[in-house]
This record gives sequence, structure tokens and C-alpha cells, in this order.
Amino acid sequence: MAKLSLKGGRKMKTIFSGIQPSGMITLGNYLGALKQFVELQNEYNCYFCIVDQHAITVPQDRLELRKNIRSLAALYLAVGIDPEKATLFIQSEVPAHAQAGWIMQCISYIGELERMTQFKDKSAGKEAVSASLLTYPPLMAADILLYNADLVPVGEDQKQHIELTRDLAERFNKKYNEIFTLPEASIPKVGARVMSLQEPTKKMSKSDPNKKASIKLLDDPKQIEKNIKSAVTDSEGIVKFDKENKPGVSNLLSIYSIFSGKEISELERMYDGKGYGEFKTDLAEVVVKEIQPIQEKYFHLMESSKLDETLDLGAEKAQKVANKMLKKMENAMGLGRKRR
Ligand code: ATP
Ligand code: LTN
Repeated sequence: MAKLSLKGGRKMKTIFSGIQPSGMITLGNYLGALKQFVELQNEYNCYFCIVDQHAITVPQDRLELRKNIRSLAALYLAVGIDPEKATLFIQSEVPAHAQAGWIMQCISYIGELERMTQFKDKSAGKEAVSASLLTYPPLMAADILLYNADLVPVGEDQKQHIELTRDLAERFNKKYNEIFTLPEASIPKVGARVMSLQEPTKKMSKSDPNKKASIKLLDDPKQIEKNIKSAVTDSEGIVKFDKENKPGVSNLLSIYSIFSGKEISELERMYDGKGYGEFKTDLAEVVVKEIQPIQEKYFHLMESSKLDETLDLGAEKAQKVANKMLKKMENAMGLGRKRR
């Protein structure tokens, strides 16, 4: 079915975003990225990608990776991504990404790639650092630019990569031909940086080996309750938002605020004089209440044929758009023979 990209006579703006199948989705990924996607799909022409080629910038187990790809696809659908509205696909099934990624590498400078915080964090203290960890951002730029995306919904940690994408797009436009739209990051006001439950000054990450540090979207209610109860707080016993001095409690308050729809100040009032025990029990309850129906849908989807059908169709739709832009890029640079 052709996608109608007109809304009220105006051309609908385009969104692109991706998540790595590098482990089970955490509450951080859900609040920083996935939850926004569901709201945005009604207003924008959306492309949501399972970026498996980004995941292999660090070693992955072959069978685990395959499992994580399917699982992430099912989660996209389970949280409410509607394949009638948005295009959902796997990066490695659309070869234009790697091809355009190479072109973007050719216009990137090593210096600017070495300045990326994610590269510094992921390579710190490692003896063998893959070249792809450094060239990760040009591939990400290719992902976004292939679809002429106007907006890229991501968590705070990806802002620097979007800024680099804009620089690369501008550089290409000036040097070769004005073909790229300059994208903007869309970062949620609350939940853009959910912190680790064990080290609340570090972001919650799906590849953190410490099981108690995160809440995974498929954790069972008991596990969720256990992890929230053992979340690091402080000895003050006052439920108050103070990121500097009370990072643990502030993190839990932010999570609670998004799940309950209540302002942080309202939550502070509710738990005035009550200590952390009750606060944590109630928080676990609101988290479980929202996540449980997602889990039910997830298990159902994993058993149905809808998942593969959606991904097949998604790859087909994405290929059409991406191949067109790739040709434009190659023509602009003089690669191969001129084609239309
Ligand atoms: P990894 O641990 O493998 O690096 P990750 O958990 O950081 O993975 P990504 O796949 O890199 O997750 O990110 C997917 C999306 O989730 C991105 O938009 C990212 O900004 C967002 N995100 C990741 N972690 C958090 C977090 N702690 N809080 C809010 N958003 C987050
Ligand atoms: N780098 C991102 C994942 C990612 C992405 C993208 C996000 C790859 N390509 C394009 C938005 C748009 C991450 O690590 N979270």
C-alpha cells in the first residue's frame, strides 16, 4: 500500500530513529525513545529501524543477536508502533545504509569522530577497539539522511551524533549538491536520561552486565519490584528532587512522574514524611501496570506470523526510498556511471 504522506494538504514531515538489538530493551530505551515513537507516528511519516549493523561495532554472539533482532521488532509493535502508519525494518536488510555509510565516512574527519563521547566511553580502557566504533556516527548519519528525516527522536546521549549528522549533511550539500535535509534531534523533556539504578550518575544501559542496574521491559513483576526496592538512594529518607545531591531519588522521581503522569512536585508532596519504602513500592506498581500489557502483546507477537510479514514489507518500503537517495549521493560525487 502506498504511504500517504500528506496531512491536511501539507507534506508530512519525516522521522527516522533506530535502536540497537544489543540486548533487552530497558526502561531507559522505553522512556527516552520508544514511548515517543508511538505518539509521533500519528503526525509524521516515520521510519523505525533495528540497527543491527550498529550493534556489531562491539562483539555480539550470533544466536543472541538473531534473537535480539526479532525480540526488538516484537517490542516495537507491542508498545504500539502500527505498521500501517510507520515503516519498521532491519538495517542490514536495506543495503543502501552500509553503502551510504561508506560515503559519509569519506567526508568525515578522524578528529571529529574521536571527539564523540560515545566513542570515548566505549573505547576507554579497551585494548582492541574496532575501527567501526570510531566510524559508527557516519553510518548513523547515513541512516538518517537516506530518508531526508526532519526529526530524530532520541535520548539525550545521542544529541552529539545528531549534531555531527547535521555537520556532515551541510558539508556534503556545500561540496557536492544540495540533496540532504538537515535533521533535528527531538529529546523528551523528562526521561531523556534515565540513570542506572545502582550507579545513578551513569546512564541506564541495556548492555550493562549488572542485572540490578536496570529494568528490562520483559522483566517479570517480581524482578521489577526487586530492582526498584534495591535501587541506590541515600540515607536522608526524604523524597525530594535534587539531581546533584540526591541522584538516586531524583532518577526514581523522574521515572515515577512519566509513568504516573504526575508532576514531580506533586509526588514530592504525596510522599512528604513517608520515607523510601512506600515510595518504591508504589513506583514498582505503576511501572508494572504499564509494562504488563506490553509483555502480553509481545509474547503473542513472537508466536505470530505478523512479525516477519511486517519486517518484509518494511524492508521493501525502506529500500525504495533509500535507494533513490543513494543514487543521488553517488551521482553528486561522480561514483559509477550516471543513473537516474
Ligand atoms: P547499549 O548499552 O548497547 O549502548 P543503549 O541502552 O544505550 O545500548 P541504544 O540502542 O544505544 O541503547 O539506544 C536506543 C535509544 O534509547 C536511543 O534513542 C537512546 O538515546 C535511548 N536511550 C538509551 N539509554 C537511555 C537512557 N538511559 N535514558 C533515556 N534514553 C536512553
Ligand atoms: N546511535 C544510536 C542508534 C542509532 C540511531 C540511528 C538513532 C543508529 N542509527 C539513527 C537515531 C537515528 C544509539 O546508540 N542509540
